[in-house]
Amino acid sequence: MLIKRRHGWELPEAKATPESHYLQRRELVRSMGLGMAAGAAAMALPATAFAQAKAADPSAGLYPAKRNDKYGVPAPMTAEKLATTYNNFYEFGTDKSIWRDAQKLEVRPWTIKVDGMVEKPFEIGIDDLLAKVQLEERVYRHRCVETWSMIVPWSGFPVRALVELCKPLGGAKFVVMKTLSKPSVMREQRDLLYPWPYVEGLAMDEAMNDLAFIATGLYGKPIHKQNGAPLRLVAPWKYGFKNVKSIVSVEFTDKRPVSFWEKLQASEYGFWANVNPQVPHPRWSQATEKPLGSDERIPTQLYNGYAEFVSSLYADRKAEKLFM
Ligand SMILES: Nc1nc2c(c(=O)[nH]1)N[C@H]1C(S)=C(S)[C@@H](COP(=O)(O)O)O[C@H]1N2
Ligand SMILES: [Mo]
Repeated sequence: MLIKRRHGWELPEAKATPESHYLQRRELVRSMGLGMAAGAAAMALPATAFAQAKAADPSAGLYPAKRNDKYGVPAPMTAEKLATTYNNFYEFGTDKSIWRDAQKLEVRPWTIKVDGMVEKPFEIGIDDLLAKVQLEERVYRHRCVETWSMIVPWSGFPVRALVELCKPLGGAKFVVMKTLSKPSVMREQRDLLYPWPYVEGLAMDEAMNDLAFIATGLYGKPIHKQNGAPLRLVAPWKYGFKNVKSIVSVEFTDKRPVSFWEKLQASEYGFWANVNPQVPHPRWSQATEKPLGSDERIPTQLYNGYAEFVSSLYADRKAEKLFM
């Protein structure tokens, strides 16, 4: 059957480029060094490519964000190709090569629901959220509990900024985040042996620690779908499974949540899940890790190298199972 369809780049300008992005386009034209005299004619020049990028993701113009190197700039950086083709995103399948299937995820419109112990529950669209925060880039280590690791440049904002926007009540002790439920696209969600949706949480003081980050970008662009578009948690001192992807719900509670992996196998995956080379997983050692793209294993560090920034969070929690 033949379907007559407009291609993306045939869309009329007005449709492809919402009014609010007009200003950004003007800035782009200016940054290309085109003077005001050339303005009207020049406007049409970059518009097509720009409109295409905008149509794909209206936040494209926000990246790259300015780098914040307060937490160091670990090296060597993992190749973008590797970090975006070797993924854990069980909603799309249980192997590492789900990146193609993840392209079916639609990330606009995208609404995040805020409720639980907050002054007033509300919903917010991702682009409205992006307009309320200051984006920055941070290069972080990532350590998966399976012992592979990577170093990637996330763009986004501190979890604290999100918490402050949500206005939690004084009694809130944990923030809980959930991934989208959409079995029509996230095919593995049809397998009811898993406790969907994917859920993770942080204690309030962990969430308010400046290292805790919400990533909305990666490698200077909007974050790739396979990496958890349009927003995912990044808590680099914890095992990777804490970093819940494609978040649609942020809830505040005074009860510690039971996270996805903890529900599945509490003896192997706990709530705190801080990286510690001295505490083995019940089935393997955590002493070393294999950086993506490298053949050699390197030593794993306590709190994944972030001890100076986060160890004080656990001074009064010695009785807890902090490292698994
Ligand atoms: N919703 C959801 N979030 C998830 C996962 C998942 O399967 N589903 N896997 C986690 C695990 S185990 C890791 S190591 C990281 C992987 O992130 P990456 O694919 O961007 O490297 O995502 C975490 N977040
Ligand atoms: Mo992981």
